[in-house]
Amino acid sequence: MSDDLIHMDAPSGWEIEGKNVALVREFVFGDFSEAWGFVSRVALLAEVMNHHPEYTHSFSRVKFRLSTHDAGDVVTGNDHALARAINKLARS
Ligand code: H2B
Repeated sequence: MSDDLIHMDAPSGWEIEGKNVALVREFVFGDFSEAWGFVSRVALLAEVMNHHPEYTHSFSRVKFRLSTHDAGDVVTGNDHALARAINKLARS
């Protein structure tokens, strides 16, 4: 994991907010509990990676926002790594 500021294309499905301030992506699930289950799995992943997403959850929709607070709220390698790991979880 790296908290170096990086300027590279966002992982697939993610968008870059502002000037490299955050990576954002919304996932839509079948219902509330499916969405909640996914958020729980991302939470476990975030603990293992020691990098934690912000998120909003509205019924079947979950929006993640990834930014590195320790680097002054900018996108770093840690955010790209977490975004790719969340994508992998979503495919599994
Ligand atoms: N998550 C995010 N998104 N940004 C951080 O800067 C960060 C984190 N820092 N998780 C980690 C934890 C830091 O607080 C601990 C002490 O390593």
